[in-house]
Formats: sequence, C-alpha cells, structure tokens
Amino acid sequence: MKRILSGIQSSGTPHLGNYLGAMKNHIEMQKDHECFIFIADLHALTTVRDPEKMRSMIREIAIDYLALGLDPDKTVFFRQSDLPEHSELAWILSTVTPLGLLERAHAFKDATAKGMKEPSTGLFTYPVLMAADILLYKPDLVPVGKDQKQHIEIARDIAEKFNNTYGEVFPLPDPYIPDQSAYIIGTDGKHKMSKSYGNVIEFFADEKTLKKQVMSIVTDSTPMQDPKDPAKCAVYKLYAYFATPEEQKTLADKYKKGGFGYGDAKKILLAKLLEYFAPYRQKRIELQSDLGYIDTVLREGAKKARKVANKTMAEVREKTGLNFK
Ligand code: AQP
Repeated sequence: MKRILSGIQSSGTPHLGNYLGAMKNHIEMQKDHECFIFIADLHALTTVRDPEKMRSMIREIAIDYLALGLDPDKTVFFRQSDLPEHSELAWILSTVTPLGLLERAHAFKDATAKGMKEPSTGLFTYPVLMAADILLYKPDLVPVGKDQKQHIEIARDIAEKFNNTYGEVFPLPDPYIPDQSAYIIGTDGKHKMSKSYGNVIEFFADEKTLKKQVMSIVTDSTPMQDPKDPAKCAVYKLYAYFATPEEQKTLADKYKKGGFGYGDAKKILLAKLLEYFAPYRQKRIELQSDLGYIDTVLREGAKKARKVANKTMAEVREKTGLNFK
C-alpha cells in the first residue's frame, strides 16, 4: 500500500480550492493508501499572530476534516507542532539547502508581490520546513493542488542534497495532482482561489456568507437573453465539480439556449453547494460540541506519527553524527 502525506494550514476557514485541490482527495485516498495528514500550525505562524485565534483555528480545521470524512482509525491525523522533529529536521535540511533554491520559490515572491510588508524569514524558509514535513514520513505521494508543485520539487531537491552529502536516507516523494481539481480559480475569475486574495467560497460558512460569496463570482457582460458558453463561466465550472453529468447537461443547455442570466446560474450553484455539504455541516455541528474528542484524536495521531518520525530522525542523527555511540 502506498503511503501519502499532506497538510493544511490552520490559517483560516477552508475554501473550495482547499477542498477540491486537496481535502477531498485526501479523504478518498484513505480507502487504498496509508495516509498521514497534518495540521500545519507552524506554517500558520507566518500569518496568524493571535494565540487565541491560533488555538481555535487548529481545532476548527480538525473539525472540518473530521466532518468531511477523515477517519482517524484509517489516517494518522496530527498537529505539526506536537512533533518537534519537524523543526529539528527543518534546521538540519536548511544546512544543505542552497539559498538560490529558496530565492526561486513562487510562494514567497507571490506573498511579497501581494504587498506583504516585512515578510519574515519563516516565510522565506517555508519550503525547508515543508520538505521536513514530507521527508520525515518517507511518503510515496504528496497529494496537493498545483500551487504546491514547486514546493514538492524543492523538497525533492533538498532530499537529494542531503542524500548526496550524507548517504541515502530519503526516498524522493512524487507530487500527486489530479488534473481536474489542480487549480481552482477564485470568485474574481482571475487568480487562484486563496485566502490572501479574498476571492474564496467557504463551504462551511453560514448560509448568508456563502450566498454573498457565490453571488460575487465575476462573470462577463453577455446580456441575459443571449446564449452563453458554459465552458467559459466560473459559475458553471464550479457547479460541474458537484453535479451529476445529467445536471451538468441541463445547466449547460440553459446557458446555450439564452434567456438565462448568470444570477440564475449562481442560485443553482448555491443550492447545489448547500445540498452537497449538508451532511458534512450536520456532522460539523455534532463534532463542535465535543472538543475533548478532537483533542484526543490529535493527541493519538501525534503518538502514531512520532513512531515514524523518530525512526527517520534516528537515521538522520546517525548519518550526520549528531548522536553519541
Ligand atoms: N485554489 C486552489 N486550487 C487547488 N488547490 C488549492 N489549494 C489551496 N488553494 C487551492 C490546496 O489546498 C491545500 C492546503 O493549502 P494550504 O494550507 O497551504 O492553504 P493555502 O494554499 O495557504 O491556501 P490559500 O487560501 O492559498 O492561503 P494563502 O492565501 O495564505 O496562500 C494545498 O494542497 C493546496 O495546494
């Protein structure tokens, strides 16, 4: 059975980009993979600076995953900061990582291009911590959205650097990026759906917020009575992820026929999202009333993760001479 490893930051409410690009795949892969999924709270520290907010966001994202169907008996589900091994390996890897590798990383360039004032060193070295997150567990595959592809390539480069310097420890992980959900466009129709662009649809938001976000999807100015091309419409594209082939055809026919406005299409999308996520919303409410259970799941997950992480760190210490005999 192949091993997968992936994570999500506890930096805000998850959106359809996170769900379609990552969370949905993680949950589906539980049936035929050995899964490790973690909450990347150390990464979230680069943007979240309020301890109360941090604590609550960690629990919230855990609840989201469990509500969506993550099964802690099948998946090792844990919190990154519960394992100091992540930070320890990140430091060791940073000592073999060429500076130029990080200077080429898109995420850092994007964050500064978006106007982030005084980006931190942590944001710059983020790909090294991410390499440690991955390599500690020696996964075969890392299922992520397309935006993370470069970070996986950096992790592979860092693994090779380490192996070439000290001898083979890390197998090179492959990204797993299914085409159909690799890159979800935001409600602005321009950029990747992303918290920092504020162009998100938060599927667990209250109905009023969800409606506002769906209604804000940017469409072109084709008049209501004219035929429209569903393939060029962000509303239709999002609908297609959740609708059956028959439902997709029915909506596509309405677009092509004309006399049907984008506002009507948005209402259909909203109804579909509410219907699709209804059972998960219900489960979410149940989980919220038992925070003790959430904490236990994460604590037990950390115990299981530590067994694997400790084994890798023992090899790393042996190879680097950071152990006494
Ligand atoms: N728009 C997207 N399309 C496909 N996949 C996406 N992912 C995120 N946005 C899209 C995938 O979600 C997983 C979790 O990523 P994260 O925790 O690093 O979240 P993020 O990428 O930081 O989310 P944002 O909203 O994009 O945050 P900001 O704005 O802070 O950068 C990853 O597998 C990612 O590929």
